[in-house]
Amino acid sequence: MAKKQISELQELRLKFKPELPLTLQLGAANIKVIKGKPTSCAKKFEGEVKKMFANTYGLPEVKFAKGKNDLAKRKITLGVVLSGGQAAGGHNVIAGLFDGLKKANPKNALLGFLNGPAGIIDNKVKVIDVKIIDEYRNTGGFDLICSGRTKIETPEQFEAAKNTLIANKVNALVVVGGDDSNTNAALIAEYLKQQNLDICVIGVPKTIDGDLKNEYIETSFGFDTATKIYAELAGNIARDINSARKYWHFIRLMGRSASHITLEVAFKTQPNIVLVGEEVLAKKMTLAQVVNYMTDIISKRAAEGKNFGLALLPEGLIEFIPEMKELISALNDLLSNPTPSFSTVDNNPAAAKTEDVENGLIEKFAYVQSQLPKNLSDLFKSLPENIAAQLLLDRDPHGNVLVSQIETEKLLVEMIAARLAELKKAKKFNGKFASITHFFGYEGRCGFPSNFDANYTYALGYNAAVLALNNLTGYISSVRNLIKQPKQWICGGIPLTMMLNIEKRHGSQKAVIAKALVDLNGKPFKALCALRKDWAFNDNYLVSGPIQFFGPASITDITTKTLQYEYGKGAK
Ligand code: FBP
Repeated sequence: MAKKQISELQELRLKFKPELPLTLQLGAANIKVIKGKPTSCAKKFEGEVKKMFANTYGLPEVKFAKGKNDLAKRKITLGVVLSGGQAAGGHNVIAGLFDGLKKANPKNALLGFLNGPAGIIDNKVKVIDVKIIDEYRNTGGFDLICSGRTKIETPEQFEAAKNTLIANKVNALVVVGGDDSNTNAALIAEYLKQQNLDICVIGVPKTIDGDLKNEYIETSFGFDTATKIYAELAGNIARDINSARKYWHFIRLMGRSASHITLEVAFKTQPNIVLVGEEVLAKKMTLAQVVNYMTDIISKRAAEGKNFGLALLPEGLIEFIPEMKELISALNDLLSNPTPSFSTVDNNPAAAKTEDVENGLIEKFAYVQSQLPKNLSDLFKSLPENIAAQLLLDRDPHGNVLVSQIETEKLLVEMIAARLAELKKAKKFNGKFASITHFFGYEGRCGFPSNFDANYTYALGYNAAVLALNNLTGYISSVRNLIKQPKQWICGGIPLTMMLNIEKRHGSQKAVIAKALVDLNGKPFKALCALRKDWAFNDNYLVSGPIQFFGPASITDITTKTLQYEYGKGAK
């Protein structure tokens, strides 16, 4: 068989040696575990969470320090699964796990479950050895074991997962995922304890969206790389805008439930318009008000002869507009209940071509309209047909609407153009409006991890191995102090149950890790508020260029502007 070809950059990145925090450099056999006081979740949820997690609630926070540790020398088999959307650095989590395990005991084994949690249910396993891992160090993507969005939730799935873990003699399972997947990790940890099985479960915080964060998780991995990639593209577009001076570019950025990505890319590019979903929700803005806000900036710029500009909006904006949120939630309920079969409806209405598919869609539209309350039915009817169809696509296994498929930027452009036409008629707008829309999503998830993400993910994996070797279950791998150099990062474990809230999901009360939205009282958002007026009219676009892997640390190792603001540093 011909040798697999890799790029020149990949050759070099394979040789990159992530820098470990000083504590982890000692190796698990020389790290002792220091347990803190028992922990609790938010007071108002405590009763419920305690009941649901009778075996794992209240665990202590753990920290690591130098000290002999014989328990960590025992031989174990660890299984790892990548869950949910891709994020740069997943392979380095696995590399960190591998190196952490092997340093503690060369006989330790690492297994990868294939295609996400479905691989645990279906017992699809790959042994990860040194030859394999060395081909994936510091590379993007999840292709070593692939990912998936299956959720382990039914009693049968829990039973099947248990059987797989037993069959493979797994002592520890590491779930690399976002808020939903880490919630699932907490449930599996509790289930295995209930079953009197000595198999520990540990989570690792992943998601480019950046919405799995709290006091103990400063950022999820992949956010740094994704925002750098999007900022490169958006910055290049900004320069094109400023050169051609004839188009408005509207860029929708991934981040389905929170606007962290949009905020970070805004700091990195300084666009004319930035929409933050959380602000739209707090101000209870209607779709028309969002359009008016944008139209106002566009027409004021036109009055200065500037018929061009850059607008950034979050992927999940549509769900933040209260009336749309209400509509989507009603559709979620409607579509999660048995509906008449619309077998002729393809799940990609954008590609609807044949008469059958079109007829099926018409039937589905009619059915949905007849079931919705009048106000929502009217709103649904008022939407352009392609957007209405996108709102009806199948939900993901966690019940989330696929916002990545909803072209909100096109909806806004259509509405802005209509509003400007009205203003023109009323002689209140005398400019031109030529627009180009973009969606930056999938292109940011699998790039080579930035040095920050390469170091962070390697540390998260290594740290998770130390937790597993100490037989600690129900924890998330926590690496903090990220504004400093990796050597100074602080490592340990945070009980997953501590992060649980009770929320209503699809009609029933569930324990979930709450999504961390942009905090409107937080320093990053306040910084945006102070800057955006200037950005709107003064065209101070920033062009950050591609991720730098080699060269001065001032450009290769910088953390996100969000983290810099959060640490009160201001952003450079
Ligand atoms: P995770 O939360 O699983 O990390 O995924 C986030 C994300 O990248 C979103 O920003 C996006 O809406 C979604 O995945 C797309 O999902 P899919 O990969 O299933 O199309």
